Amino acid sequence: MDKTIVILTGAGISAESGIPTFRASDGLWCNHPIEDVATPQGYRRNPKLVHEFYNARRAQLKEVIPNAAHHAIAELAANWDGKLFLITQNVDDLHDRATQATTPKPAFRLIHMHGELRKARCEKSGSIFDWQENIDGDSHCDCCNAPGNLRPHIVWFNEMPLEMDVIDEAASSCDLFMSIGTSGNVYPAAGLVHTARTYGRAHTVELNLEPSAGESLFHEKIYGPATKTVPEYVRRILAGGVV
Ligand code: BJW
Repeated sequence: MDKTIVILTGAGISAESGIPTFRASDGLWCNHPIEDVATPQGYRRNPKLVHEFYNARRAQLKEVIPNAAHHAIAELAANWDGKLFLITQNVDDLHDRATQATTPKPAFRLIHMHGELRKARCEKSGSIFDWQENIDGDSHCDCCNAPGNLRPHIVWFNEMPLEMDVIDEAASSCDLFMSIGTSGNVYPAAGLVHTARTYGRAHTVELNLEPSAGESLFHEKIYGPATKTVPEYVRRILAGGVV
């Protein structure tokens, strides 16, 4: 029977492409308190600061490319006969670009549970737009054709992550759960390994630079840079050596 794989990725998978992680000492938040740039309250207080933070990160996407870890997962998406859910906490588009370079199987799904830098959302209508350029208080949305309603399509603290029904269903019925490049500090993403183990009876594996906060919930732990560990592990999966 075809098996289901769930892969959860975090900032660590994009680190070797040149995108800083969050919680490293020189990470994305080192000059920006979390409450200022990653909460709806911070956005209400100072929308200009928040727009500048995300505009800079959106602009940086033009200078980075997917690395060997993104490409290895895209290879898996193109060759895995069962279901494959790639659930990323990352708001960059490196998984999108890597998988677009292959032909993923129809049962492949990529879900950006914390939103996407290259999208903007109208706060009035909820409409979501592809967005490549800066957003500011003068940006117009096509739905209201008025300024000031557009915000980054990002899930901040105290907001509901996207597609949780699909994610919970996938985690609770998968055979293999892989967590790559995430510190395991942010819920509900950090709780998915528990769901996969308890309800899905999945084999769980962590591929990270160092043990994550949820390390004890993983059957298998592999520590090292994602560009090395992920291609090796994907080769093992495709050779039939994991599930
Ligand atoms: C490498 C590497 C290399 C480096 N190779 N590895 C339960 C308990 C307690 C609290 C809560 C709870 N449930 C909810 C909460 C509250 C809150 C929360 O989790 N708070 C915690 C701080 C405790 N969660 C929320 O508010 C969420 N919403 C919510 O819960 O809604 C209600 C709800 C109820 C019931 C069901 C469902 C929902 C929303 C969370 C939104 C998070 N948003 C952010 C910022 C926005 C996006 C952005 O600006 O980009 O998303 S926070 C930030 O953290 C970002 C990330 O996606 C997220 C995770 O970070 P990540 O990816 O793990 O990065 P790092 O930097 O922490 O770790 C990188 C790792 O990579 C490290 O381990 C390195 O070692 C490793 N690494 N280089 C491999 N080369």
